[in-house]
Amino acid sequence: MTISAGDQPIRSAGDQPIQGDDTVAAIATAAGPGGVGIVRVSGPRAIEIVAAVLHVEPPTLSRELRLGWAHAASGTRVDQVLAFAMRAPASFTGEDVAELQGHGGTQNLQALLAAVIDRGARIAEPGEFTRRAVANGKLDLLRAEALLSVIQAGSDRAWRQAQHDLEGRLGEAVADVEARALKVLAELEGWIDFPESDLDAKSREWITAEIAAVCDRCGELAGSFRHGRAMASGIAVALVGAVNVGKSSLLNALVGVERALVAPSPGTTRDWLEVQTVWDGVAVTLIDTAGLRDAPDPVERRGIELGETRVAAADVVVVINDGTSPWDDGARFGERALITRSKGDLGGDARGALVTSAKTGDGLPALRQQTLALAGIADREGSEAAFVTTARQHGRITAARDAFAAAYEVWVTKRPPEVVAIELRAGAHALAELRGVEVGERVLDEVFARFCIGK
Ligand SMILES: Nc1nc2c(ncn2[C@@H]2O[C@H](COP(=O)(O)OP(=O)(O)OP(=O)(O)O)[C@@H](O)[C@H]2O)c(=O)[nH]1
Ligand SMILES: [Mg+2]
Repeated sequence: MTISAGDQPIRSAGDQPIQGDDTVAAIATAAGPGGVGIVRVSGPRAIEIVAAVLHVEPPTLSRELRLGWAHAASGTRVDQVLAFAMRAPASFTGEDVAELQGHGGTQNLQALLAAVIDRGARIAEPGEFTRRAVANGKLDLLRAEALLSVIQAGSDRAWRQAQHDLEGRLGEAVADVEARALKVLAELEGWIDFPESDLDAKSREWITAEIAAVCDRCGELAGSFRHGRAMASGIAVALVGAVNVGKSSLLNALVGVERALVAPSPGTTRDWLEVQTVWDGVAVTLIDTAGLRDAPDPVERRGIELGETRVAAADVVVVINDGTSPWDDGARFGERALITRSKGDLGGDARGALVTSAKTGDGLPALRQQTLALAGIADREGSEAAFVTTARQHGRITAARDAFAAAYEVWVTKRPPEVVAIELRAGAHALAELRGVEVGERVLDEVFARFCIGK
């Protein structure tokens, strides 16, 4: 396998696209009624199969749309379609791809799909087209993940972040750190191979500074996960407090509709409920819970317990005090707690907590803003940076940071360069894994690029 330099993803050997040994097909558009529906086919027999469905010769299919009738294997007409073909490697998957654009609708598309399957294609696994695109070097792993995020984005900011990543923003940031680490590694490898030419003080200084910088940058990217994940997946915000403090009223005021039951009697909410909303472009799940008290009723007690499980998983816990029930400082929620004083319109001591009123709406913008800040969501200016958004990415960037920290430690304590190289290689490997690129050949390329012939 040869691997290209820079931010371009891997290409397979011999510059030939990897053709999966079978041809896969799927309905590429959403299920249900729709103006148009697409059946996509990819693999070595894609064009031949779609040509057979259309009763035409394969060479007649090209990137130009062609109008025709799709036929079932039995020969009966299924639907009038537009069809086109993209020949490998110039396609999304890097394989031969052909598409049938028919009328939308579940039955129609199932019939078109059957026409393709009956001629020898296999139904694609989830994500298989993208997986083939990655295998063929059309997309790196980060962009494949971003593609998924674009499709799944539940808020404006999640979508914009995913589009940035699809353009390769995170990939570029990671490739940049990786290249710096490989440069240091190349310098060390040279020294290991030719120990008689000792490193001068300047090179040593440069190596120290570079390892530290690379480690810091990985730490920064690892730290961006909180924001990145919150943006990509949204945040869960739980409203908790004693009975009757105004949790349900606050939820209703925050979403602007009467979603939860409100009543002057304590114990109105017996079962937690969730409402989806969007704050400043971020998807927010608001959770109303049963008011806390020593409830004699087992149903109410169970309601409180179930709420606690949900609260345990929330990103932010808004602790509500109305000034009459015993003050709840929310200490059990640690850094997730946002302490508030409700029913601000009635006055009274707020003990420095954020004052809100479901009745007048006072304090609600501040509550939204402080909640987002507590969830680690940066303001809009900060959102142009590269962010780590998935647990896989976070795992790899953390592994890289730890390896570079170890490299720094062994380097400054003057251990043998071989030991430093092992850690650097581990860090670079974690970054390469993060991008979905293997590192072995690239290290060698870097090493030899820095040598002159004969040395
Ligand atoms: N004046 C005033 N009254 C409020 C405010 N918020 C809630 N209330 C009143 O407080 C009472 C309890 O409100 P709820 O929203 O049901 O309180 P809760 O915390 O959900 O109560 P439980 O579900 O029983 O735990 C109701 O009579 C509300 O009208 C507010 O901002 N100002
Ligand atoms: Mg309630």
